[in-house]
Amino acid sequence: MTEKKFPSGFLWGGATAANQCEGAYDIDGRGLSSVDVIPSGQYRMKVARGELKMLECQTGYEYPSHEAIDMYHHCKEDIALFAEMGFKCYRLSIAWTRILPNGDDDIPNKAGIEFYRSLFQECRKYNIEPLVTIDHFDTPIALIKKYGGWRNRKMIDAYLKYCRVIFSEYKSLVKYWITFNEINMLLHMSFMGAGIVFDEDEPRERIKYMAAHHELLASALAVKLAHEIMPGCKIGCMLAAGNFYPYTCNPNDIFDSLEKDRDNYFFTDVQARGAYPVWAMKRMKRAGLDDICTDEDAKILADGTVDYIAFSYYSSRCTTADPEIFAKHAKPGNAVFRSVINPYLKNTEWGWQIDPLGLRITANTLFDRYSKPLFVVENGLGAVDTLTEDGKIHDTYRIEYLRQHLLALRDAITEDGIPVMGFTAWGCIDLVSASSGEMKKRYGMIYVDKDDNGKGTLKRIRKDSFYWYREVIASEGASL
Ligand code: BGP
Repeated sequence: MTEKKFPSGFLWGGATAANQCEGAYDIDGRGLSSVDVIPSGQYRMKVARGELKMLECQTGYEYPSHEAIDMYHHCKEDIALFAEMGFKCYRLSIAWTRILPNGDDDIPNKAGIEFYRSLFQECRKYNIEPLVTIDHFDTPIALIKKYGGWRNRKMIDAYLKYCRVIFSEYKSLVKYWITFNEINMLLHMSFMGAGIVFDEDEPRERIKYMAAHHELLASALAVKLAHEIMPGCKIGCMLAAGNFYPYTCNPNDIFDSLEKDRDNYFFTDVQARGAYPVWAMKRMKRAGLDDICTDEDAKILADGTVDYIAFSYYSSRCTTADPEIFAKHAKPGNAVFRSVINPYLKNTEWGWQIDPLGLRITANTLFDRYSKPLFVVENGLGAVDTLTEDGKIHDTYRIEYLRQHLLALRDAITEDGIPVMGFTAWGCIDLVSASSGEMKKRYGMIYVDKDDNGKGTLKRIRKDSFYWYREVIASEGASL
């Protein structure tokens, strides 16, 4: 036991995303969304990156979002389990097409509105603060067909229409909001992050930065709208964080890591400070977008700065400017962030490197840069779990991962003095993996009986980490 505690009022909890847990993809008027047409298996990454066009569900493919863990029909049971763990906060996303099936309908879908209303009421019953991601890898297919996704500026109006509906409907139930999940992901997974499919010969960088500008404008306008409709609410940005470390102290490696980190700061600098830094303007110019940010746009960005910086943290990354060293030490496989293996760190079963101190480093970097409160809205270990004969899951590896990261976060708070609003463990209940589409890559403290072939009873089972996390929350982190 230690004296060090997390601050009182700290928002302890867990996080999920609609498409990875709800299922019921075509029920009660819900429209088709980008995530519903991304299959599991060998083509998943190609589709997610926007390199392979699949805008319909096709026979012969598996689509994990269609049933997921069917939280749509298990919602009350799941929230009761979160309450049993002592959650103060539950981060979830609203499925855009449950509210506006075509993305920009004039009349919202009543069943969708009521579904989330009762979900939020259920949270409130247990004094759990909902934290809502407005767009978690979720672009309505109808808008992709109509506009080509976020490459088109018209997406901003559709997004704001959707925001206006959910802000007005839920203003008395939801105080904490996030505009886009991992907004920087659009540079890497352009279909998943922005509904973009690339044509053979088009200039990809140009399209990505154009889409980025549109999402940043939409984010800024949503912040303004949220403050108007819901005075006192808190609305943040969200990035896939984790600093790039230089592989060596060769200045070329240092500069390379600075450049790679800027892929992420490109977004948060604008959302937190309200303007593009000079280097970002240069990047856009190089991509052929010299005058994309008009004076009017600049004013929108300046008027829509966020209240806090939310981020996911799973790992740090490592990079080198030397192509030979890169080739020799590059991470194998289909990693979203291209990086080299850091020899000082261990790996998860999926090759993600485990670096608890990296969370403290990242938190310090973000706070030094923005001086705004931080919120860790995703962190956790994706691992294979084994159900014992007596129906238990002894996930000591997950407990150890979370324990080490929470200790590092506690140091960031108590030793470095960083204001951190809360911590929501990713996939607090097992759900579909975003990158691989697998069920066997489990993050939960609650096991869900479902396998990669779609088989299982969907029964929920408390893992050892469930009881451990309950104790951590009850002791405000002192039991770590
Ligand atoms: C983040 C996403 C989540 C989640 C998580 C874990 O990028 O915001 O949706 O899935 O990563 O990643 P994965 O599911 O690929 O293991």
